[in-house]
Amino acid sequence: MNYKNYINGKWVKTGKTFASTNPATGELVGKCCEAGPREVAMAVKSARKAFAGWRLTPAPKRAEYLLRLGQLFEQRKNELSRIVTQEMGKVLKEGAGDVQESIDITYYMAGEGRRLFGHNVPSELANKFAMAVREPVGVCALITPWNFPTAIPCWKMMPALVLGNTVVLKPASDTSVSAAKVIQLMDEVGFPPGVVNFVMGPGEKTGNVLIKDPDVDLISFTGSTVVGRKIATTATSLGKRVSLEMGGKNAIIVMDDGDLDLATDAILWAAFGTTGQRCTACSRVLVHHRVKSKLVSKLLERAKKLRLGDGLNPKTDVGPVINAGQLARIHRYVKIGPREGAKLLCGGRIRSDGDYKKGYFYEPTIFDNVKPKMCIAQEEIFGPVVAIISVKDLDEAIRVNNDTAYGLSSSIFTRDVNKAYRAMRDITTGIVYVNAGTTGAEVQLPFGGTRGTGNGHREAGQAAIDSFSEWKTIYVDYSGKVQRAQIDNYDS
Ligand code: UN1
Repeated sequence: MNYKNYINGKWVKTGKTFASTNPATGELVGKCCEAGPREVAMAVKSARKAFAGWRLTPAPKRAEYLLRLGQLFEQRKNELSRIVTQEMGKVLKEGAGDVQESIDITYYMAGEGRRLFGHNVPSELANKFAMAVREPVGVCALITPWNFPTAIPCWKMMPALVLGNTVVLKPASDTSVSAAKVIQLMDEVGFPPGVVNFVMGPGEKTGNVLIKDPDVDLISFTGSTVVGRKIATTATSLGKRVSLEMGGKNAIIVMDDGDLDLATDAILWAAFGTTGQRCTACSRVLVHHRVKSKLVSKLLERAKKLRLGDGLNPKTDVGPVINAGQLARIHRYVKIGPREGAKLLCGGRIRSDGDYKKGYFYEPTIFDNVKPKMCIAQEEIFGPVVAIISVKDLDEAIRVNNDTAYGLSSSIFTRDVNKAYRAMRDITTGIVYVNAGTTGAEVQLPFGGTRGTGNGHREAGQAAIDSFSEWKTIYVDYSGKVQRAQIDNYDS
């Protein structure tokens, strides 16, 4: 099956295609038409043209398109979930979770069509009205990663659209088919031509042309910190607005008063769910030295039982990683661990025996005796690898937690309410969990992080409304005379 670009309400074929394959089996999922500079320019132009009408479409009407899309997502959830699993590798339940997150954000933003609150505040002068309203920014270029093939495109498209922006989506090449399926549903809903556009191709080519187009006003990117910083440099020099969601090196803190069974469950899910390929995945466990050996033996016993395999097989716990490049990268990091003095407790191997040889499989891996400054404790691996670090008390745990180049998600397991509140206050990541793992953010709250994880913007919740809008402040003077503002009123 060939997947096309979507420009001005029409499916656009190109001569050059690339293959999207199943990371568990190597089978072809679909062939995708690569958008060249010409198609990218057409997509941006059609978004620019459609903006004029879309911004004037009442927000509750814009929201009705989203509402219908949410309903279509629900009807096609099973079909979409299977495609996510086939193309990205996550187990089927998580494929369904990806689609559920798309449904949730779509409905949430549809609700915003009748809110999009601004401010109205008293004026300092008589017979004068003061308010601030939200305006769309214009044409938004949305560049999305492969780990949440439907959810992240929706996180970006839905707030942008409900506010009256028009969009050009460029998904990761590895998961372009899942994104194309979302666009097919949007086509079915019947958004006005040019409001939603879709171009596929590599970041260095298609993405690069897209972000530099003079008609793009805003860029929203989720992906690696290296790429995000490059995009930000280019975008800033061109005077474009840019919001970034990048890496993480998230930790779960386990105190000596924490529930160790609960913590074990949470660590396994946060570290090995989605094969460790979530920005929010747990890649460090900071455990109080008094309970370390107990926690490690519980973790080890359970990690060894995790079944690696094709995500479509209901017995599978951990699916493949996305591609050969990621597999090699994970293994490179795992080899660095012992050289730095870390102790490999389990995993640490690429599986290529039997059926595994058709895909990209890495065993769930746990390192013990990790020190906070080691490479495997500092750099984002983005795979099923977790590092155990011993800490002596809460202060040290918080210090180590905060001391990385990233700042996305953290968690603490404790039964002591005082410790929990101190952690909530002193942890410097954008998301903090108490007695839960580092993953599972809900769409009605801000999502994002500090330091190398972001650039001050947030996705989802009301924060996304800020990311995709401009404030317009309006004063209406109905006094019938020129009233000077207080600062210009020299007599009083
Ligand atoms: C991501 O990995 O970029 O919090 C997003 C979670 C999901 C989103 C993760 N809701 O785990």
